[in-house]
Amino acid sequence: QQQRGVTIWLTGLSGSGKTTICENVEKYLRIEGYKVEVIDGDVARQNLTKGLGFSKNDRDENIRRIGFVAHLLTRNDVIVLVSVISPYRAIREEVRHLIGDFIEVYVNAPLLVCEQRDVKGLYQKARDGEIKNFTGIDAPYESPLFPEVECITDQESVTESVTKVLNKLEELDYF
Ligand code: GGZ
Repeated sequence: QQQRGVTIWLTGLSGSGKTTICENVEKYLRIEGYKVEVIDGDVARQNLTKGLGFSKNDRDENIRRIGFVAHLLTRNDVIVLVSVISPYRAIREEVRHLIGDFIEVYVNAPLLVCEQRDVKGLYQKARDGEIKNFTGIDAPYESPLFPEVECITDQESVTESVTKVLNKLEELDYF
């Protein structure tokens, strides 16, 4: 049976665990022989969406461009893993409709936990006012209302989160 394309869209705060879940789902799908691409916001911002900042307009533009590339890949039967904060509900809905084959994964960890992890020291900088418009500090995060999958990363293991994503793929017949 031929592989069907789908975009798995991971949304959540900085430090919530999007990249970790993404890397592990990717690894698993590759072992199984699937064609997979990963688009990480942090990486896209160095090329595809270089020059964009963190105002609402710039974030929406970031998501629109990434969503467009995900759309092209998805219609060519690739499994696309997108890992971006994507804090605004409306633009997430826009890309969902563009792509069609779309699984929204809410990577949910309390702000307090993300802040304690502070892998890159960005929350501290945001608290100190060195970074403006930081999601969760002085910029909003609109959580998904009906995500296909929710991973509560301060309560479950990486393996549990990854399993949830893979189970949903299976349930929807992509895998
Ligand atoms: C949020 C910021 C900011 C601000 C820099 N707000 O966790 P990271 O570090 O490695 O990934 C984050 C990344 C956010 O890019 P996205 O493309 O995912 O954002 S969005 O979907 O909202 O367009 C974070 C870092 O960039 N970063 N400044 N002000 N995250």
